[in-house]
Amino acid sequence: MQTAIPYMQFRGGSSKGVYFLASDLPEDEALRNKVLLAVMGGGDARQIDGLGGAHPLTSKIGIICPSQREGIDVDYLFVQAVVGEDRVDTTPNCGNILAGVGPFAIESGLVKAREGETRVQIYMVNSGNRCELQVMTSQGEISYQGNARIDGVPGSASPVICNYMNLAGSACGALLPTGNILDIVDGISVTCIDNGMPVVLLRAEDFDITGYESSDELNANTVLKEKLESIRIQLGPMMNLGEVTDKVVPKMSFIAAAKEGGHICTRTFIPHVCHTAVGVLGAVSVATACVMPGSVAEGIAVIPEGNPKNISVEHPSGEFSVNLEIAGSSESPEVIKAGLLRTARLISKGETYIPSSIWNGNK
Ligand code: NQM
Repeated sequence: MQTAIPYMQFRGGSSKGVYFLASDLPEDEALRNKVLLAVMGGGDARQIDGLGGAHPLTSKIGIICPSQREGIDVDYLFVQAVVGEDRVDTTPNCGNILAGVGPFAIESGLVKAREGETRVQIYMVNSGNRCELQVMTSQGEISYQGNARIDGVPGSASPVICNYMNLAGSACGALLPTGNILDIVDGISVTCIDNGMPVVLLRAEDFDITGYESSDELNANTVLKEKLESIRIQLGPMMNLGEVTDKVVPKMSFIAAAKEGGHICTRTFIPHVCHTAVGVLGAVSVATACVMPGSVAEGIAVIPEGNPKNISVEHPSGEFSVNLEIAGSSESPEVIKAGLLRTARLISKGETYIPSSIWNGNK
């Protein structure tokens, strides 16, 4: 009466997801999405009947297959199961879930572990971008334990080093999708940018908030959320994302001056709930806006000298450092590589079950 599907569950960075081999899921996309929703717990906001964690950061899925592309080991499709709604969104990437893709590829035998460190080349199907992961391995196995710490995750673990190449225009087709470094919507100046993730930067002071509030406090501010959603809906088509009412992009990132020794401080709505930290590619897009002359971050962000630039993005539970390698001039910078640190851990593996009335297992 139930269909068993092989899966693994990883914490990837500061998110948690369910990972599948593409060959274990239906080929038909509509059926695949129904199956994924059933795995996570359907449209129920508590996801009580599935593996989802009832929060956008724990309602994530990675689908992986061996790659046919030159120099690439695996293709990775990210799927966001929208909490409380019967739908998924595959528009954006997720850099946190990506940190678990290397370990998943090694655990599933798609990539052979080397002595010391294994490099996994990943093609991001959502956007057509590339990322190289360095995963610590020893005696044919992944070394999950280690001393690397990332904010938003308790304890320490072995590092997963992520190097993203040429992310500009990942979902919107251009780094500055509206064609402008500044736009004005509802009387508010914003910078729309896509360097791996479509993000709208807004100055916290323009909304009568400090930008240092807790995510719980911002989540309780319904007036603020309404203003934000009005701006987001108007910007969707301007950012080449079309109608975004049902999409999880663009993310909306309030910025304020850093106050813990970093370079910029953020509070990011993803897009209806305030992130307890910040998304990986969300942070890359914010950091990129900081180095672009004329953005809303000018005068707020402190930009370190030199190249690459290590930009520390403060967030509600600490900070996220993004190492940007920049080409071009300071008037017209081009970020060609973004390096960052994550950790990941295998939490469970086995079979997850869904009612066979949804899928009987035939591909
Ligand atoms: O921006 C949350 C997360 C993310 C996405 C979100 C992410 C990224 O923290 O690459 O990692 O913005 O929905 O996992």
